[in-house]
Amino acid sequence: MEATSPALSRIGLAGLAVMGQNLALNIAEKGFPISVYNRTASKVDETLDRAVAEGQLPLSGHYSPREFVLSIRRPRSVIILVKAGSPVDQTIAALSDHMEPGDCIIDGGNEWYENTERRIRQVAEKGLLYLGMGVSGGEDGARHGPSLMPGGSYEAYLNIEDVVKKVAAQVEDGPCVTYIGEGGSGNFVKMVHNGIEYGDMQLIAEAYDVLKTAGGLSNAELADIFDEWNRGELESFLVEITANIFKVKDEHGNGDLVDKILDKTGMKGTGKWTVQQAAELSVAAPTIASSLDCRYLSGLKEEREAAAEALKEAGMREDVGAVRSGIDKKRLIDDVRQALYASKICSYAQGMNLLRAKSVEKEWNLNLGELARIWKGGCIIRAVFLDRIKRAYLRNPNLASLIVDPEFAREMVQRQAAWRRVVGLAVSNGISTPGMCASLNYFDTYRRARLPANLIQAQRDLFGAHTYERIDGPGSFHTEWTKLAQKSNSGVAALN
Ligand code: NBP
Repeated sequence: MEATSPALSRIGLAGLAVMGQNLALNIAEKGFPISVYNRTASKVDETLDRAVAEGQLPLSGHYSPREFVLSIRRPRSVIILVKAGSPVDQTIAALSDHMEPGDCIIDGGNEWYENTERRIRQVAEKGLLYLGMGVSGGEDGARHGPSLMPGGSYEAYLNIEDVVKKVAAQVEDGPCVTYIGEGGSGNFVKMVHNGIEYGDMQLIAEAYDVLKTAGGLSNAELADIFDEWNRGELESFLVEITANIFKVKDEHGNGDLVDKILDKTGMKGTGKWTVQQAAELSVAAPTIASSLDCRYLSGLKEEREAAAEALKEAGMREDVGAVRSGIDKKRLIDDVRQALYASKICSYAQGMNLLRAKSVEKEWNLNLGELARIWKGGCIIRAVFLDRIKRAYLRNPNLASLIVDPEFAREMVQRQAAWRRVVGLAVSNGISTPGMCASLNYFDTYRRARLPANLIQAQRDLFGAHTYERIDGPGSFHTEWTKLAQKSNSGVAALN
């Protein structure tokens, strides 16, 4: 049952669902003989058939963990691509019995980073090395060049460096892979990548909503606009695929497919983890959080329909027609493009600051510019814009926020009038734009030298004696606010 000669393979891969099958074929196509294994045998046969059909690729199929492990050259590197959680533990248990000290397990799934850290310790007892490697790019990326985020044992990374550098997507400044750092850093970086992806998708959906609802644009017009945007500063995979989505007709009826899709967003958990981690680390990530909230609200389809009805009965009117009649479409399109770009900068600033906070906590020494570079190709958030992020961190590795990088700062200032017009139009017409609003509020909160937090401190001190600091000198102060206020009240009363 082998597609090519049975000499020992350079690497192994266990778990042949969508991602595993495609990554295995990619590795084989780059000239690295690979052994594959899957719990259910039929997927091994499927992969072997594809290896033959896709060019007699050097891939050998195995039906038992032992036979699989022994078919790999030492020190063995075995990639696992099974469902995250206990399937990974079960696969490790099945394989590690046959592995020897110095061999390495590489989990390529969307795993919670602490599970990776636990497994690093667990397999170390047998002398095995471990990597948690984020893989992004979906099916197509896995087959033709993903973005890879390996973290864990550096020695293990060196064992597979030649393979991953060839298998990853290639951009002008190198392959989209780098050693991320120790422990579960590879999984953590992939998790934040997914959180940023949530934000990007939400912001694009809001741009669509404003253009469609307030601007009255048709799907054909939207396709043209997204195509045009994809030739400028917004050039990215998500903008490109969005243009294509607007072009697809419904095969089962009249009209466009996008209009027939139920407005309920699914999710698998990495966005939630990102928001939880942001809260744990006291990092504000409102754009990413609002995109998660929107997914939750989208799930309440029946409740939303009932709410629409209840509020209509209570007198709610939607005057979208009136908005449209007074709108300058050309200007709206240009404003939305600028609002989308500026909102995106804020969202990435949040994701990058979350990564930095975790890096400090865990001493991972993450290189934020290098992370932006390996996201330039292969992955779902790939975009021309990431090169600018890379350069911002090259200019200043200790940049407090992307917002204060001189180039991004200038761009945001240039775009803020359009950004405010779009958010203002949406708010006044009841078109929800939680991502754009969150980004704009993040920007306005971060850039203001003085916030109303003084009042909150006073309230906290009044009801809880939490003390406060003063702007005109050091120290910690407490005031008897109620007593003083009463005194001043009686003073006022006496004056009257
Ligand atoms: P799935 O997440 O759908 O997992 C299916 C695979 O897990 C099959 O090979 C299945 O074997 C195996 N498996 C299960 Br389920 N339970 C098992 C167990 N107890 N022991 C051994 N094997 C078990 O596959 P996927 O969509 O290819 O994703 C793989 C990983 O990559 C996941 O962590 C996913 O989150 C991540 N990821 C996916 C994408 C994507 O676009 N799909 C993108 C990026 C990352 P069986 O055939 O015997 O049932």
